[in-house]
Amino acid sequence: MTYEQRLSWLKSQFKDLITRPNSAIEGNGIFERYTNPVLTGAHAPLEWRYDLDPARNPFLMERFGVHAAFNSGAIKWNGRYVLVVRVEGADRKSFFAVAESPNGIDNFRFWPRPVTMPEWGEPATNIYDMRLTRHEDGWIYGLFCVERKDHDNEADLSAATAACGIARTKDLVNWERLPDLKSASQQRNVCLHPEFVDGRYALYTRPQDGFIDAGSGGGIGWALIDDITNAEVKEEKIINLRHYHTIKETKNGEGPHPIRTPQGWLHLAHGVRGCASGLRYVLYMYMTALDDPTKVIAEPAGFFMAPEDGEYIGDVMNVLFSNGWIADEDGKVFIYYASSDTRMHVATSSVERLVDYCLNTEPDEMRTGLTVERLNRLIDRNMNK
Ligand code: BGC
Ligand code: BMA
Repeated sequence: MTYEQRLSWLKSQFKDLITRPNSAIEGNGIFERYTNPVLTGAHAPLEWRYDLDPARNPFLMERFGVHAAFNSGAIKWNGRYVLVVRVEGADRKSFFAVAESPNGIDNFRFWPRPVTMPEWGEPATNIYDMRLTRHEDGWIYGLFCVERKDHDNEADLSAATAACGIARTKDLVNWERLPDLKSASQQRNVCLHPEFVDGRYALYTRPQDGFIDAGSGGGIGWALIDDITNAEVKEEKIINLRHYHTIKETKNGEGPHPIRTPQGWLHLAHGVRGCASGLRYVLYMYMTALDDPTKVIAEPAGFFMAPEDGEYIGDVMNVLFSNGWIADEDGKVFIYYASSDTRMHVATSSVERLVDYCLNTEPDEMRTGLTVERLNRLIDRNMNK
């Protein structure tokens, strides 16, 4: 192909991809999946990937590989469905970029430039997995993982540290970087609660022993913060525990901030277990009390969503991860989840359905005999139908 032929081929492929309509697939009644992912590396604008000057790039070859678009924060913004996406280059560095859609299910487009996140402290090697919170203080906060080389362990090239980066914005373009969260342990998966609690900021945390190992960390924590511009975890209480032989035996972490409902706070989280093929990441839900967000009032047994079909395949296999959802005023919920650290998908449900799922799906009673009893109770009720 000539340069001109390649350019028009690239443009038409790109247009087909970003305007591709999506449709819901009927499923288990709790949520609907969709036929296509909403974002992939190939959704990155051509201007990001190619040098479009025929003199400098006569073969019109890619000059900047965009490998993946995943683990996105989400927010309704000026009537549009907006994601702050973890975009990963071929160089394994991830950065944030904003993409928006008019309807939340297709036609997602990236804004012209990625986010330039100001540095704080030692410049990060990598940043990822932003949780967005429109806080009642008037700011939009983005909390994300900041990864740096572990200098106490220089010889081990994979030794790293994870801390929670904090930034805030009014327009999703200009970000004010605040000091990283001070915490006795490493932190990934920290998320800001949208309301003040006793006049203080509240964080969902995930204390961990090392970079990968949640170890004795126990589970999802809760910490009250006096000053968000100098945030420090002084006391941390574990509110959602891990358990032996469950979907969250190895690790768990809060997803996006919970949704306020009349029946309680609705939470979406991820759970991890180890198996012969590595770590398996699934999504699960739980609810906490409105008058005490540290008190779990419901937690359905097992996973809410696990990888299916093509979702298993990708850079890090067997992973579903979510750090973004949007609840519309009419109660419709758009759950943005990534598969296998590669691409973004949407699933839709409603606040009413998700609350029903949480309150009326029985909990895990931690052993097989009780699972069979639970199944028999359901079969008994269906016998006379
Ligand atoms: C990766 C993350 C991953 C973490 C722990 C990081 O280097 O970028 O995606 O969650 O390691 O495995
Ligand atoms: C984690 C997360 C995600 C990622 C997952 C699987 O620890 O923080 O960034 O999706 O690992 O690689």
